[in-house]
Amino acid sequence: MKSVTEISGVPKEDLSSIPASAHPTAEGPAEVAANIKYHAQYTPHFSPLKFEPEQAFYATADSVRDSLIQRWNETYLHFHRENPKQTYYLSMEYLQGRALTNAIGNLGITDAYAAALNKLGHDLENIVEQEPDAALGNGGLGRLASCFLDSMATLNLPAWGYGLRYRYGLFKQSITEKGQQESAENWLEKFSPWEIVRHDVVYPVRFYGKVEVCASGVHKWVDGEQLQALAYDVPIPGYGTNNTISLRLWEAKAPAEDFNLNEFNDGQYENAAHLHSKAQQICAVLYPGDAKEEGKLLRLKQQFFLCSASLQDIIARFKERRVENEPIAWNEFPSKVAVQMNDTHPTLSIPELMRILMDDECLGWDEAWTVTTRTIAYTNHTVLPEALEKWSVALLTKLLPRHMEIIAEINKRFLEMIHSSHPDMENKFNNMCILDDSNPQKPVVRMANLCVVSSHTVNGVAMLHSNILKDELFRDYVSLWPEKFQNKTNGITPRRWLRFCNPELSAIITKWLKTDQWVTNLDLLRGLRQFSDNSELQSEWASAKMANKIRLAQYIFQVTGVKVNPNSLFDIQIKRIHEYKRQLLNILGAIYRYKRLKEMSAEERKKVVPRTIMIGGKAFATYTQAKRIVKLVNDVGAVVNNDPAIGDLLKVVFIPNYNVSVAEILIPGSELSQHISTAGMEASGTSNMKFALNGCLIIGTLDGANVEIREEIGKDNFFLFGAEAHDVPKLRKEREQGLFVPDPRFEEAKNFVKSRAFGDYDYTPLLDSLEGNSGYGRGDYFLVGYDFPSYMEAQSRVDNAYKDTKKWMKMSILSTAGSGKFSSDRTISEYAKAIWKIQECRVP
Ligand code: 26V
Repeated sequence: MKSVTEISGVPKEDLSSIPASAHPTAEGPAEVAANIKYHAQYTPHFSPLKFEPEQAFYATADSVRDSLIQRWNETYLHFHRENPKQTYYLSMEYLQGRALTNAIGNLGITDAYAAALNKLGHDLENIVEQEPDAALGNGGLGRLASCFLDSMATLNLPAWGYGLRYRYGLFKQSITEKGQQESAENWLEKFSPWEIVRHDVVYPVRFYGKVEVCASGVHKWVDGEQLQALAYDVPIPGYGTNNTISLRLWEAKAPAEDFNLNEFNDGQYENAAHLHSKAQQICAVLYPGDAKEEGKLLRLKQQFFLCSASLQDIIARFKERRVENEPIAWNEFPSKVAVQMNDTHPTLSIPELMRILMDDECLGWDEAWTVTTRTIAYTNHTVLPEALEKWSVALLTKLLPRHMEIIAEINKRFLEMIHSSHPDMENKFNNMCILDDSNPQKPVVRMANLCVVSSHTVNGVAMLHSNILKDELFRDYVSLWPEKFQNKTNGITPRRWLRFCNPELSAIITKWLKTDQWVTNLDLLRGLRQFSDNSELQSEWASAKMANKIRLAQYIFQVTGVKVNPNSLFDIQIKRIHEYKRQLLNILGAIYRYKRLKEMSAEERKKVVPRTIMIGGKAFATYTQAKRIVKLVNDVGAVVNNDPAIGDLLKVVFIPNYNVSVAEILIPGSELSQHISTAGMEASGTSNMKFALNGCLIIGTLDGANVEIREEIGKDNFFLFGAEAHDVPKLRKEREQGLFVPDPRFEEAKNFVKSRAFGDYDYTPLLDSLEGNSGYGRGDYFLVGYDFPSYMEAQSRVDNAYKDTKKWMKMSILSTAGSGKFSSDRTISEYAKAIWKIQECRVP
């Protein structure tokens, strides 16, 4: 048999001297190379004859995994021995992206791996790109969860993440003549080298069935169907520490006994494996379509599956860590366990914990309620009414009869409490109750209300958003429990979002600050302020930006075939496509710019700042209006980018299949980024923080975290426009009264689309949403027309500022210098202190 040393394309002489031997804790290049070669030969994923980039990636990842596993085991043991209070972060989404760069970077072994791969005839940069993104999320909420895990590990906190192991993530986006097309995102096509299947960690999860009341009065949930939750652990290394925590992802399985061999042999294949196919549905995709009842049922099953498996696991660990033979002290549970619900998706943790405590552990209601409410906390991530989950009582009763009983009891006791202690608030009860039976045909459970009533702490994700929660959405609860509500402004991990994605800029920062401590203490970036006028720093800063712009231009050419000029202003908006985020405002602005350019004389055009506008993001598959926006951006690009009269003065590019690794290329190469939501509607935003950290200037509204970013980096360094959150209701009312007079430039941009300047596609329904005074999908609910003139004026300020390179560089440096607050290390420290009450538990 040929050995790995004889493979094609790699010089044999170099390889034959490297032994294929296991070195699971290798740190030097020679041992690392031997360990990679060992995995290429003895971890049989591929033919050992092949060692092309793809195989080299998997062998490299297997080698890194060795280092991770050792630290991960030590961390578990250390937590087990120390038995500190531990946080469990429950989330339906994680957007981990690629893991290789992050893992070797956090472990401090990047140079060794780069050198080792060189010895093996490969290039680290190229190997890294072989890895598919782990895309188990939809947007900011999922990426936040992943940034939080990085910070928890880095801060040595005893904390874990729990989620679901979706076979396919959200979807893969491609762009055709028809617009966005979705297909299955096959991230597990080969396999994931980062997960450890835990055949020893399996829990039963029940659905359907009925409730029996025993003679003792204890309720028991019986019958129905039982699936199994199997754990897959993904080790999460901290930066510059041995602590390596777990992201535990559950997969649904059917018990082997449910495979009916007789039916199978009789040719009834589908019947024989009935439960197997049901189990597969649970972890098939994130957010399955829920237009039909089947889809709603499946989403509810997913949520319960996460909650039930995670709580069983948490309780098992609590029991395991108590002193041997001592009775279980349930009142101590909240001093050992903190559960954080990432939005309302894991709300069923509340009735599930109550059920386990009462029905399995025989606690009384009051005792169980005290334990539950002292354990669980809730983060709200949106105020959009359509995203505030409501589940029908009928569906809950069918799928989770015992949980529905418990929810009804929580509601009843809450009502009684108001009645007896706060009779003045009875008129508020319609707003506050958990069960909403205003439509008696279809009563629903409001999950956010259940969360607020049952959690010890409720937090928003930026100051403005937390204030909106307190003043509007949860106002009535605030008068009951003022101390329950907190703000925790979001953050991002500086490791992935600066240190690793932008090595050029990182090196400059380290050089000028004379330390690399900023990677774990981001406030140190403030030290750059004193050099913001320094022309040497400015020129280094400009070269780093240019290098990143060139790399981005190459990427754009590769994925879209459009050639963009790296000397043009790179202007980016990347996020989920949603009407409130107003990609439509951006593209109408681009359309207006294009029309003006066409009307200019050659002389006038010489004064124009060339601009490349990039827009990327996924539209949810059933969100038709968002898909029309994607189509419009692409149609505008097709015309503008091929107009010889315009040349480099304007390019409009839609970046397909936006994900974490695409963001890692786009953000370092950005100069202007757009965060232009209707004020009051974006809870926080986190890409705004990533851009500012990388020296990109922001054009934005006073919304979400923009408000705090602008305060930190200075008002002069932020291109502000638009209505403020407190103006929005009044502006909508004025519109309803027919008082709104649109700006002629706005009319011109819309009419240009109507004239079919961008093809024959019928944009009437999209443009109609901007017309009329009110009504569903009409009346410009998101105030695109109102904000258009001030948006265009802010864009002129951008162009003027860009003409003055020194001024722009200074603003760029000050953006980075002012980003210290937005480290997720700061956010997580605040959660640890004020909500979870947990302390560092560092592995020696
Ligand atoms: C959206 C969707 C759309 C697809 C169908 C299913 C579904 C379910 C929930 C949601 C809303 C999720 C809430 C969310 O992602 N919020 C974002 O959270 C970020 C982190 O806190 C924050 O920065 C963003 O402003 C906020 O929109």
